[in-house]
Amino acid sequence: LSTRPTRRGALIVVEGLDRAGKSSQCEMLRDFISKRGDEVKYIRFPDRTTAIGKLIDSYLRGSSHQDDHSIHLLFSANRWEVAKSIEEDIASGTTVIVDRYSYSGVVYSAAKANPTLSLEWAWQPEIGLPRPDICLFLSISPEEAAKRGGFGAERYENETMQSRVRELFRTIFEKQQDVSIIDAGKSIEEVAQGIQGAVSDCIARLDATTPLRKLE
Ligand code: NYM
Ligand code: MG
Repeated sequence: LSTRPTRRGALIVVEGLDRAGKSSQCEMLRDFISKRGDEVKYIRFPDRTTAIGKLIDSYLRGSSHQDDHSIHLLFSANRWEVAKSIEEDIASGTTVIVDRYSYSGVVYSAAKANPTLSLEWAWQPEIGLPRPDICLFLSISPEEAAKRGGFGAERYENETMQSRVRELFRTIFEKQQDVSIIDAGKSIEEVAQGIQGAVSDCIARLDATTPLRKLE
């Protein structure tokens, strides 16, 4: 009987370097949104469970080799394969939290300093994907990251790559709208509070008539 449209969900992206605390913060954010009474899903990229995701996983673990451009496009394809389902969830009122997205996609690839793989080149396959309503960048200093223990064994988890990635994140987020930079060097609770404040403001601004946009 009711013709009142369901308020759509929000698309929330959490980005940052390895060891910035993204996964723990995403879990806390999921619980926070759920306690508000909203439907919520938490997904992550790469999604290593799909056929494309398995190729990515084997590359990251160092069990296989891929051309830089080729692996870049696989990471992007791994987002495209769930783009539709993200849009459907959002339309039906579910908020979707995404641990890493196109921003990780472009900075990690461009950090390889391959002469034919620029940030601009890397962004092209992302155009048309659902555009986040807010991107939370968990910013952490190299010193603080070092305190959180050594690097893992995966590809990209070394000092050279991480410092290039840090610079490139800074470059792209200077120009990007709807980015909230969070000091991830603070305590877990303080970081969570900062995230919750930014997300609550973002959700308060959304209404049923604000469509989900696309990356351009
Ligand atoms: N990564 C992640 C990329 O290089 N491109 C992408 O598009 C995405 C989503 O994968 N070091 C890199 C960043 C990480 C690595 O991610 C694995 P995680 O969140 O550590 O599982
Ligand atoms: Mg990692």
